[in-house]
Order: sequence, then structure tokens, then C-alpha cells
Amino acid sequence: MPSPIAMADAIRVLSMDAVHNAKSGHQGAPMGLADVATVLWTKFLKYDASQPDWHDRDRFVLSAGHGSMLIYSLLHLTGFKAVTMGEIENFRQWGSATPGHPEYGHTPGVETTTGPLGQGIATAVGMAMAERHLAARFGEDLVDHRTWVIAGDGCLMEGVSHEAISLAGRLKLHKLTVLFDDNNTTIDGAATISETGDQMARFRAAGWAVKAVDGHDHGKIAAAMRWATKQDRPTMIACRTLISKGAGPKEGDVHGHGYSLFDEEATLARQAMGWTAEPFIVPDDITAAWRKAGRKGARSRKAWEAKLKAHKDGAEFVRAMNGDLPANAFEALDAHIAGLIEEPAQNATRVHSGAALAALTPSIPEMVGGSADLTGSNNTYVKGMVPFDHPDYAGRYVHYGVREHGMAAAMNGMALHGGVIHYSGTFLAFADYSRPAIRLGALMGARVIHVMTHDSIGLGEDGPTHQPVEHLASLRAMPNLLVFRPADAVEAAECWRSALEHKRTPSVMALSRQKVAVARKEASPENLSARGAYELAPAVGEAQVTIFASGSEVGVALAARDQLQAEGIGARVVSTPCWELFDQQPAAYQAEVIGNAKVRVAVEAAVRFGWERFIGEDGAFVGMTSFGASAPFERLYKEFGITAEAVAAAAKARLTQ
Ligand SMILES: Cc1ncc(C[n+]2csc(CCOP(=O)(O)OP(=O)(O)O)c2C)c(N)n1
Ligand SMILES: [Mg+2]
Repeated sequence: MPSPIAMADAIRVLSMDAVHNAKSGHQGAPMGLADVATVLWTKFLKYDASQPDWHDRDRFVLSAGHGSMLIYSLLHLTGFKAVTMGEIENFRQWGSATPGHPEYGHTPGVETTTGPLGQGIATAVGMAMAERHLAARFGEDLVDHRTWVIAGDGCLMEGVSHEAISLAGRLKLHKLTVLFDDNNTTIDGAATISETGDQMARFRAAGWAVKAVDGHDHGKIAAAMRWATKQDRPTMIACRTLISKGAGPKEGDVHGHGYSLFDEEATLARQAMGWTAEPFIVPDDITAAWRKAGRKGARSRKAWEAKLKAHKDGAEFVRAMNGDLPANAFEALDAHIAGLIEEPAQNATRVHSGAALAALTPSIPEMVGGSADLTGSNNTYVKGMVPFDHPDYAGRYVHYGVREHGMAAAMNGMALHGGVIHYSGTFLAFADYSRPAIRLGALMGARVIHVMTHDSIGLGEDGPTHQPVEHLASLRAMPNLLVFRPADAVEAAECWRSALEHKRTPSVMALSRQKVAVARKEASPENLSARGAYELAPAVGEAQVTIFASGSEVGVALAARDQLQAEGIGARVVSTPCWELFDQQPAAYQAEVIGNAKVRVAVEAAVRFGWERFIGEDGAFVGMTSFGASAPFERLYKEFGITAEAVAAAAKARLTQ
């Protein structure tokens, strides 16, 4: 049997050689963390290299994503099929399974994409929340695993870590352990050039149990991990490590974060470790010991599979984990829509969204709601929901407190864990606070729904700090994100359905604070919002004008159409609840919806950016150019000229040009 240090050295050498080969990357953290990772992956982490997706596995999150060679080394050594030695040699190259930073969905065994520091630890909190929730729902027989996170100085400096840590402490997520790579090094040099805070005191203050260990002493690391598994609250182990451990003269180099072991340094490091094998060769005895560790979990996995088979709710558990919706998911929603056609409801779209949720959440038990302290404003709470909290984690409503960024990251974590479809709310103007996590969710294809109310100057008196104007455009610019802006109750219900049906795409639900007009009065056999844009009102006679609008401005567009028609000008209205879905329609459908009326006008209480998609270069746009102002909303629409009269006037001016 090789010594555990030799097993850790295999990680160090692979990391050093892969980075050297790629002439880019980071060997400092993987070399420093090799001992901690070896103890974790040989003694504590519950996983089976032959089944990366087994549902009751522990989740391992390398929040310090720049240290990707650590996880690639581990996946390779323990026998994850996708990460062959060839892939290690191809580190950071086109098409490899070993991209610069770990990417979810790309490399089996990578539980979440990391790289933007702080995101991993915050995402892991969501994974730990999902674990507790599903354990409460299905029993610990089926759901009983831990979440282990490796985070460095950088992750803990990032603001989002504060939100994540305080949330996890409040919720007493005792199966969450953060292994802090306490190496007092970042890129610019010693971490103390910019940080002198006491991380242990900080975690303790947030309700965590903390401990410090020598991060190169395998016995002490193991004792600390054992201790962590016995606590009644989340745990943080500060592992004191030397960056580039094992690199001889370069060990502990405060400038050793990135590629810095060139030919000569690599030779000296090999000598220091007593490593004689050529690059990308691991001695057989060391490989065998690692493979054995990678197989160890197969027994727990098989025992668990037997339990799953015998479990009365086993099929339901698997359905939820696979992200498939229940067979009757939309029955109540369809009935709700039919009711709205019979008896139209006039209200704010946030209220309509709340009504859609009331129809959906009883039918889809994996839906869990929440809000960043704006529950009453976001209409995300459905009557009867119980808070998700210690000790009753079965609750389906999360009170995030004022932590938009931590919330959005936790939402991603729940989606990646599986078994939960999470929606949660804040104001649209604060989408910027959660944007890094929204982006990562889009990159990973996490199905989460960001409810974002108060979606324009229409929120009124709170004024320009709260009035989003550029947010719709900036969110629409993000790939793989669906930005819904429903116009009324029927569209709100349709948009919710569409969001839920997109298994690999996050959504934003932009909703009004103020009441809006009823747009849809006739039953439709299909979900029109799912087309992204559609003709809501045809022209009487030949269409000379097409008016495009979304959300609360669809009512303005309909009123403008009435005014134009009264003057004998044929005008049609196109509602555009989701641009991204419209872009996915066949070209013929798109052309038909855009039409060939002489004049095209768009109205939206936001900036023009992007509206050329519908109105072309010479179309007219009625909307915002400033940040807004504080006043009742009716006055604001008038002062900023977002009125039916303004839309009709813009159309007529272009008709006579
Ligand atoms: C949000 C974010 N900001 C900046 C970076 C660039 N960056 C990558 S690693 C790093 C330093 C991290 O220090 P630490 O976590 O202590 O890692 P170590 O140097 O110890 O490996 C920086 C600034 C990043 N990846 N993400
Ligand atoms: Mg560091």
C-alpha cells in the first residue's frame, strides 16, 4: 500500500504537469489542498466513481474553481471514466473534459460550475437545503448525504459568501462542511495585504461550528472531518496549508497561485517529493489505491438502490430527482385559465402570478417558493405553505432575508441537487444584486424561476432607485435565460407553464406592481405566450400600423390601437411576453407576427435597447431614457410620455412621413 502522502503527491504531480503542459492554469491550490482532498476522497466522501449521478451521493463543491486540476486529478485517480489520462494531458484544450474551470454538465463528477469566486460556497448552501428538504419529504432512508465545499481566501472575501454563511447558519444546515484553504495567499501575494479578518470568528458568529487543523496532517484532518459529521450545525474547518506544497523551493511561495512551476521548478518539485515517474504516469500501486477508494462507495450505492426499490414513494422520488413534472401538473392551471376567460380578472401581474402559483404548487409538490424579504410584494407565498426551517425542513417556503445574491445562488444549488423546483422573489431593480448567480444558472442550465416584481416606473412612489429601466434589456442579453413579462392574468399563467416546461433554462418573471388591463378575452387552444410573441389584436381592415408591447404596456398598446382605428387607421397589436422564445420560432411564424404594416411602433416602460428586433431601424419607440422619478404611477406614465396618445401620435407621424 502506498502512503497517503504518496497518494496526495499523485494529485500534486498531475496538477503541476497538466498546468505545465497547458502553459496555463493553477497548480498552487491543488498542490496545497492535495492532503485535505486525499483524506476526504478516501475516507469521508460518499461517492461511487462508476455512477457519478447516484442520487444519494455526497456533493463535493470546489468553490475555488481555479484549482480545477484538483478535482480533475481526483476524478481521474478514483476512476471516473470521462477523465482519462488523455483528458488530463488535454487540460484547458478545445473539446477536452478538463476545461479551465470545472463546468457542470460537461464533466461527470463536477456538481456545479465554479470559477467566479464565492459562487460555489453559496450554491452549496442550496444543495444542502435541498438535501434537508427531500430528507424531510421522503425520509432519511432515501436522502441522507452531506455537502462538502472547498473554499479559499478569495471565496471568503467575496460578499456573497457572507449571505451564504449567515443563511446556512440560520438554517442550521448541519450536513454542510466548508474546508477553508487557509493558505494566506491570493494572486497579488499574501492574503493579509488585503484581509486581516478572523474567518473562524466570522463563521462562528454566523452560527457555525469551527475548527482549525494543519492541512497537511492526514490524521488531524481526518479527526476534524469526523468531528464535523457529528455537529448539529454547519461546520467550517480552517485547513492551514502551504500553497504549492511539495514544490521544494517554491513551496509556500506567495506568488505560486498560477502557472509558475516551469521546467526547472518542476524538476526540483519532483525531487522534493521523491517522484520519479515521467509526466502523466502514475505508479501502479498508487493508481490501485486510488481506484480502490473510487470503488468503495459502490456498496452504499447498491444498498441504497435496494432501499429505493422497496420504498413506497421510490418512483415519486425518482421522478422529482429527474426533473420530470407530475402527469397532472397543469390540470388546475388550465382550469384557472378557463375561469379567467369566463370571468376576467383585472389586477397587477404580480397578483396574477400569485394566482397561477396557487394553481400550480398543490399539483407540483417539488415546487418550493421563497423571497428575499419581499413576500407580500412578490406574491410568491401560497396560502398553506409552511416555512422551510430547522427542524421542519419539509416546509415549502424559504425566508431568505435580504440576501438576493445568496438566494439566487442557493436556487441554483437546489436545481443542481435535483428534486426541487425553486422559485423565489425580489424586485426587478435588484436583479443586479443576484446577477452573477443568474448568469451561472443560465450557463449551467439550472431550472429556477426568479420572480421579479415592481418591473418598471409603474411601481410609482419608491422612485428611480427602485425603478428598473435597463434591466429587461440586460437580462434579455443573457444566453439561455428566458425573460417573461406577461401582460395579464392569462399570460401570467401561460408564462409560468412555459417556465416550468423548460427543464434546462432559468427564467425571470418580470411582473408589475400596478394593475394592468385585461388583454386576453378569448380562449386559445394553445399556450400563446410559449410562442414568445403573437398577434393579440388584429387590425380592422388593412394593417397600416403594428404596435408591439410587453407586460403592463400591452394595455397602452391596445388603447392606442382603439384610437387609431377610430380614425380609420388599421392597427394591430402584438404582445411580446418572451423574446427568447420568439427567437426560437420558425422564420415564417416570426415574419407573420412582425407583419408588413408600413409603420411599426413599440411601447415598453424601459429603455429602447434591443427593440430593433421588432420595429427595425426606422421604427418608433415609446419608453424610457432616464432612471424615472418618484410619484404616483399614473403621473409618471404621463410625464414620461408613455401613453396611448403618444403611441398613436408616433404612429401617425410615421404614416405621413
Ligand atoms: C469573482 C472573481 N473575482 C476574481 C477572480 C480572479 N481570481 C481567481 S483566483 C483569485 C485569487 C483567489 O485567492 P484564493 O481563493 O486564496 O486562491 P489561492 O491563491 O489560494 O489558490 C482571483 C482574484 C475570480 N475568479 N472570480
Ligand atoms: Mg488562498
